[in-house]
Amino acid sequence: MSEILSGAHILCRLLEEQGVELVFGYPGGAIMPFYHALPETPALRHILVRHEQAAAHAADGYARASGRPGVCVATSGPGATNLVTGIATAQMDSSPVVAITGQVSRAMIGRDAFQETDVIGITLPITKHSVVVDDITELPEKVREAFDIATEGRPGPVLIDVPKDVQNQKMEWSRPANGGGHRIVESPNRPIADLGGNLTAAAQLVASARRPLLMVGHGVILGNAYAEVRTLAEKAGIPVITTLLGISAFPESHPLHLGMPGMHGEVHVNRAIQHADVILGIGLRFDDRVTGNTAAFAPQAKIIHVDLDPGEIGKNVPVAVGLVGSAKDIVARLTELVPARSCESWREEIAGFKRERHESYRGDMSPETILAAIREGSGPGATIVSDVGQHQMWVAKLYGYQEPNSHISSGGLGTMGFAVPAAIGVHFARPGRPVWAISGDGGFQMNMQEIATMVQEGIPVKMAIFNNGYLGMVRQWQQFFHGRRYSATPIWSPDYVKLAEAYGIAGYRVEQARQIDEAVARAVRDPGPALVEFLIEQEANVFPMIPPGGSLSEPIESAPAAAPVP
Ligand SMILES: Cc1ncc(C[n+]2csc(CCOP(=O)(O)OP(=O)(O)O)c2C)c(N)n1
Repeated sequence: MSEILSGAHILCRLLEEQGVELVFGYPGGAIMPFYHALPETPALRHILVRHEQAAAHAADGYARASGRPGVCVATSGPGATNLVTGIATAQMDSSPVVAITGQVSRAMIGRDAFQETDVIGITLPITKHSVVVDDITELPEKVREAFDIATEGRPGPVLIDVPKDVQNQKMEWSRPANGGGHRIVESPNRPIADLGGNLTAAAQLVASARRPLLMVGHGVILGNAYAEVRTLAEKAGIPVITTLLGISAFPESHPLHLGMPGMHGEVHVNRAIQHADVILGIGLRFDDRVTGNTAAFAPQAKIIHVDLDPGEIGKNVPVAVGLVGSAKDIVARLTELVPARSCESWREEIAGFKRERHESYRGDMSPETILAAIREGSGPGATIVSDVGQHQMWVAKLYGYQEPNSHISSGGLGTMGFAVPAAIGVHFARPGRPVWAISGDGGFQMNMQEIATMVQEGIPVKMAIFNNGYLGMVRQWQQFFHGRRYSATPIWSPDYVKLAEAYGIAGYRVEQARQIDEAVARAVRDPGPALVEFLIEQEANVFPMIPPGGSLSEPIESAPAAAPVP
């Protein structure tokens, strides 16, 4: 049966066809036809955010937690530009976000029309693909293609710009015979039959290694390769390192798990890298926060790199063997080829590299104590979404993730303000399961307006604020590298308990360790959103630290005496 529908109606039908159930957005002039059509598609739930940046982060959080594309919508001009940080965040972390923007009508384009912005030009470098729909007849193909591109291979954001008059154009529409083109690409497969030689070479390197390491990144989570990686690690006895975005790809209680590498990685992890003779990197990009100075990175190691994206192989570090394809398939095939062993003496050597934790806090409100309380209080099944800064490093290192994909953070772009809106998206991907957004007092104030979204839409995200009165991570750099000149890093906060009260949600301030458990328990018990502010040591630092551009072999393990201002 066919009917005559507007472009806006067809767009809604196409979203439905793609299996979209949720759209995060904010209306405005150039997207009004879409909003007019929306109520006629009851399968599409719309979540009204308070800032378009939050719509993009929420779509991203949903995508990361569900493995399905997350959708955000904004009007032209300021609505579209407000999406930009969220789109760039998704691009850097390979998250399948589909952003739909209204555009001024075609006849007005190029005339500085009201709220006209060249959003395609702006987002081309930060999307996997951006496209204008020039005519209603192009709509089905371009929307379907957008979802395919966002999800296939290495995922990433796609932007679809739809001029207002195209939304108002009409054409005949009939539901596709197969009920729609929705497909979820769970394990994107490139043909790997031609890997033969490389696979054998990789297996031989692993088999002959005396000090092998597995470095696991986001690709293992995106490619759902947890079981395969674990089987390989256990069969070959190889210790496992998880990058910031690889955290929760491997259970942290597992005896083979070492920890996080890089700038704030544990000393024994970085020393293991510097002593390794073979590193098998799976689904990571060896970014500079992981490698430090690449010239001094893993000087003894031959690197085998498994990645879905051929552009990653050899991009940041020289690679002995590159294997392009899905982590799931490649790791499974590699496991068949490597002999079983335990690497006992190498593991003992690494254990000898271990140091006592360096973090020392004045008072007993240590991040470790707070995070243990959140872990115990939330029980299994919780997802922790962190913001960016010192607390992000503590949340990464001290929580103890056991379940796949239970840690979500902005790694590549390092976007402050990510946690609160991304946690909203995570909630919709995992309804009924606890979701915490953990932020610093700086990042929280970047998107705290989204509490209103939680209240209006009944979203029971729990928010923790690690309040140190500073933009802590920048203050730490000023302390270490800028002669303690705390320029623009002390930051005032409102009374967060009163803020919670103003929004009508539960709010707690925790000043002493004995209050932690009770506040967390109350927040978890509360059926709605809840906020807990933890007043932590103001000048606590994240240790160890590799100075920017430094070698992994030279960690800073205590605050330096005041250095001269550079
Ligand atoms: C949008 C954005 N602006 C600036 C920065 C630079 N930056 C990185 S960490 C940081 C401080 C974060 O402070 P806070 O949110 O209080 O967290 P803390 O480090 O104290 O845990 C800043 C300003 C950033 N990462 N993102």
